[in-house]
Amino acid sequence: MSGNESIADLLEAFADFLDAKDVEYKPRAYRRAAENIADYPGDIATLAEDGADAVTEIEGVGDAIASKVVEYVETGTIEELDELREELPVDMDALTSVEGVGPKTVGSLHEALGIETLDDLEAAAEASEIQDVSGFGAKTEQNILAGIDFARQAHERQLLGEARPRGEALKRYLERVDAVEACELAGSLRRWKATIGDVDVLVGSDDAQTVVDAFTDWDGADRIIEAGTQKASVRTDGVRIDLRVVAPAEFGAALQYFTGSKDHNVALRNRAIERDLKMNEYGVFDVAGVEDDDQRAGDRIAGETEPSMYGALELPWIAPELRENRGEVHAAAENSLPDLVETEAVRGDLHVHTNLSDGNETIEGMVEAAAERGDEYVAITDHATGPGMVGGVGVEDEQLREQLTEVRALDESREDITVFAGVEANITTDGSVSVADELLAELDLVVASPHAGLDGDGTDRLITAAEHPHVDVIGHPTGRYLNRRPGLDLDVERLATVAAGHDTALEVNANPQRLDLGGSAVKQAIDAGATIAVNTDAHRPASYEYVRFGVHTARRGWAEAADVLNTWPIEDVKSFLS
Ligand code: DGT
Ligand code: CA
Ligand code: CA
Ligand code: ZN
Repeated sequence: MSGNESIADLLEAFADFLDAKDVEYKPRAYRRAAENIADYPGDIATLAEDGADAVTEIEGVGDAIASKVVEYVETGTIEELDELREELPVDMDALTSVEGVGPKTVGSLHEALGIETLDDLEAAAEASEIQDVSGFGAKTEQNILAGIDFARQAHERQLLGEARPRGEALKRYLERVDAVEACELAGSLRRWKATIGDVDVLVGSDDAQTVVDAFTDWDGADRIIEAGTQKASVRTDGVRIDLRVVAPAEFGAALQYFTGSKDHNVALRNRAIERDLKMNEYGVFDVAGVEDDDQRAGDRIAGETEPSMYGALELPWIAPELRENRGEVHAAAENSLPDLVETEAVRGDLHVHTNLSDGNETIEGMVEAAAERGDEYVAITDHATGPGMVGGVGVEDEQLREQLTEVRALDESREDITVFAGVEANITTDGSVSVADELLAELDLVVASPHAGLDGDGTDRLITAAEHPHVDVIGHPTGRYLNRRPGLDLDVERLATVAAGHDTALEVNANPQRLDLGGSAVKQAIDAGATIAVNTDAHRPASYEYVRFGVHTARRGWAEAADVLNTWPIEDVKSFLS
């Protein structure tokens, strides 16, 4: 974790404890400061050496917070936070990992029932004690129980959006070690799965011991779990990282093997057997007439590179995202693998928020940041208020009209990027859309998303929305939050068929907390003829970076550029929208 992120996390924790104590306003200021510190390009610790005044140069950081940052950098703790934690000795992270339980709830439940841990919370819910606390009811109690189950199940897996940057940092570090000849991330991380059990990293080297030593010396490693001569494991921020070092001549074979998935490898191994070949983590071997059952016995016909492994089985190389045994081996054999969409093919984002709703940047700021990325178009889609929205972040129709005028003027003034005026409307439980039709008709683009009532089957509800003449994109269709709530059940094929018929795109929301639709749903949607939109749902400029997580999720669903609306030239996008 970078220094800035540690400080941001600490300020977030501060805000949580203040919220739990029901302090007004202050928590918001701490959260805002935390966000800006996390986004700050320089090193805050260095800045803090010049004193609190220097730190207040960061937007949203006032004197009080700045002096806490300096205190942390100088002493390693913040005394006031320690005191808050002593006053309220709760496992805040574990408790708030339960969907529907925020810091305020933690505060109330601690006061009423003395709940400190997840186990306490579960016991209280099972004993029906929570429903008697003022402000809670039987329904909330049921939700808490369901949320605990889900949080427990999900607990061990880390989000791709957290694991991937860490894996990439490790890869950059290892590539600077002289003894390292080749280095790749493997496992589910290389397949861009939405959640990661552990991080697998593979190195090709003739000097394994040096590589293992460099790995265990890595600054990012919190704790060494084990270290041998060819492999080692460390733990960092709750995730395990497994390193394996192999001889360069076997690097491709090991990479293929440790990328998985297990099911994909089984399918390949069977194909090898059909050809009197043996495939394993050391290579592909011709074993005709070979009795020896040593793993490396026989003539090695492939192993140094990954394409050679597939080539030995008379297959083209298969992209890691496809390796889930969902027909990719068959498609490869038929030479009909998809030509997968690339992140660079995305021309613009069609789902972006500003500070008119819950974003933290102006329209101009979001548009400027999109233009700086080289995007050709961007759609401003702030939350509409009205039925189906949780929390008070939505904008009224009148504000939206004003924004529409503003967006039109901005679009007029910019030569370099086209700005679409849009909205993110809510899909209510009956499938209606929360903004007046006349207003929707004036907008260029309407994203409609489910935000409440996110359990049970959502197919009919989303179909009604997809049929709406003004709806262009169904945003984060299931409403899932990875590790927190599973979201709506969907018959994707049925929804996608209707969506295809009405020129409504289905979103792959690229926010790493969501990745919604997920890979296998994307495949079903594309097979049914639907168009996909890969959007970041950015609430600040830095979040445009999420696009790659969305694109790779779409690739897991076999998406080609032609399947993805926002890779299309602007004229084609306009005709899809109209
Ligand atoms: P994860 O870590 O749960 O997100 O998923 P993976 O796919 O990264 O799984 P992991 O870390 O247990 O193992 C990495 C890869 O190594 C896996 O995708 C395939 C391969 N592998 C591991 N154990 C076995 C095994 O017993 N049989 C086969 N065929 N492959 C294995
Ligand atoms: Ca793994
Ligand atoms: Ca592993
Ligand atoms: Zn949104």
